[in-house]
Amino acid sequence: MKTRVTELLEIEYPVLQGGMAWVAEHHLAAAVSEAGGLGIIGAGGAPAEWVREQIRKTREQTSRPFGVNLMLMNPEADQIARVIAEEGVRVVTTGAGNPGKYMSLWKEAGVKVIPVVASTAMAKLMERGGADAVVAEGMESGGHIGSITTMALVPQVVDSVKIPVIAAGGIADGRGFAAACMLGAEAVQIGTRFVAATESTVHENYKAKVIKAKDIDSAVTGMSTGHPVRSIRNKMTKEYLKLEKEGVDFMELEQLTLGSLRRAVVEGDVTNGTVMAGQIAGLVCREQSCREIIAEIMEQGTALLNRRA
Ligand code: TUI
Repeated sequence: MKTRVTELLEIEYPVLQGGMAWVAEHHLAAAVSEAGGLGIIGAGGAPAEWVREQIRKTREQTSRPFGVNLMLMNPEADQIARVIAEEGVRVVTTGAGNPGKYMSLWKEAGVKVIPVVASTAMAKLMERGGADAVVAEGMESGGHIGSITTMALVPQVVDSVKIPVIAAGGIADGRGFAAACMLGAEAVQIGTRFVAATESTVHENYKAKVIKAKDIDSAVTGMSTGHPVRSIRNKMTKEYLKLEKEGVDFMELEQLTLGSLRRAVVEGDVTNGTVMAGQIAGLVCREQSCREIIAEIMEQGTALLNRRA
């Protein structure tokens, strides 16, 4: 299936893997790229030299294109932006902010720039700044989220820019893929389903938590601090939401979440850690290879689209 996104990124299938902090390291990114999608290394809150090492390791495992996600709240964002340019990474996606100040650095290095946006205003701003495409990410997504659903956000972003739009948030199978195409998207970005992939190196407890999750097991913390984060309901989210309701101060809430994603992903503490995942976790019910996941999505998705054509 050809779209402007497959052409732009020189990939076989219009499927990008979300650049998930702590989760999306070289094993997962290389596996997704090898399967014909776009694997993405998630820089999250990591140091710049860790990102450089991940880029080099990914390159050892695949000769296909892959990307890096720069989480703009990372204290080393400036250094990581330079590493991306220096290492000749083909594609960068950004999250949780405005990447405007890095745009010329990346464009000069020939890096394709795809900011993640949660509004039409941000999408237009990014287009004016020279972005090659945008990811329109709805609030069904896991992790740091905006306030609009994918169903409402994607067609509005599609109408507000000329560059290609990639839909994200709440998509995990061929039905979601086909629906996103119907809304005008030219590719999808998938996170949660890849968390449970065979090649994903998250702790087995984290995978089990995603696989066991049901539709209503999702919670959003941090709404009051201006940094809403979606994860799977557990002791941590219950305590956080209770404190938030009581109006405890920002610093105390920050203390509670400090390092909590690492605790869940690396240590497997899915009770006191943050198990970031999207609302679609209920649909993810088994571990499969990245190749199987992409093949299944494309087969089901294209069958649905052809039926309606
Ligand atoms: O970035 C994400 N998702 C993330 S980042 C992350 S790491 C983290 N860990 C703990 C607490 C907070 C973050 C986990 N998940 N998605 C992309 C995304 N970007 N969603 C929404 C946005 C966004 C929001 C506001 C993009 C731009 C924006 O603009 C605001 C501005 O600066 O004008």
